[in-house]
Amino acid sequence: MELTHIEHIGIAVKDLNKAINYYEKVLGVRCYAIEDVKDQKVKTAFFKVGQTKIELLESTDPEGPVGKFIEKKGEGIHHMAFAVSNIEQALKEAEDKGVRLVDRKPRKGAEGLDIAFLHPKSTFGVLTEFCEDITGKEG
Ligand code: CMX
Repeated sequence: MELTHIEHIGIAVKDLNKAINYYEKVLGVRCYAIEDVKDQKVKTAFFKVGQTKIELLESTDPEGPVGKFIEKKGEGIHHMAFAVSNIEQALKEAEDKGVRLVDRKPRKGAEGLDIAFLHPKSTFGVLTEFCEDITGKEG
């Protein structure tokens, strides 16, 4: 597989507005998008730091993945996302090498990217996401 860069780091927060305020007022980065990802039961806010994004995640449902994470571990780094050049191939390769997949097939994530997760129990405790920007590749 080919990892091209760290696409984003996902950070679980209890209060999106308070966290946005910290990133903007203290770290001086601008929130350029807020998106409800209903499927994942989260509201997200995005910032860019160079080529890498920070994705803040506020849960919209205590039973959703971020709701459960905050309940167990509190606020903090929730996942790391790598941009890959071919997500289907990256998933197959990871599975062939014994990694437990959360998603066997890519699905649509925030910002229209194709995404898929690897299980943190197989990846040394870090929930890992693959992302592929298929804009311009379809058809
Ligand atoms: N990082 C590290 N460990 C995690 C974790 C995370 N983000 N989320 C769960 N775990 C651990 C738990 O601590 C728990 O470990 P122990 O058994 O040692 O206590 C174990 O994994 C199982 O956790 P759980 O609370 O029972 O949760 P589930 O098994 O129901 O779900 C997971 C875990 C990873 C499969 C689920 O969170 C998932 O499908 N995640 C992918 C989707 C997602 O996270 N979406 C939100 C972001 C969406 C976006 O970026 O747009």
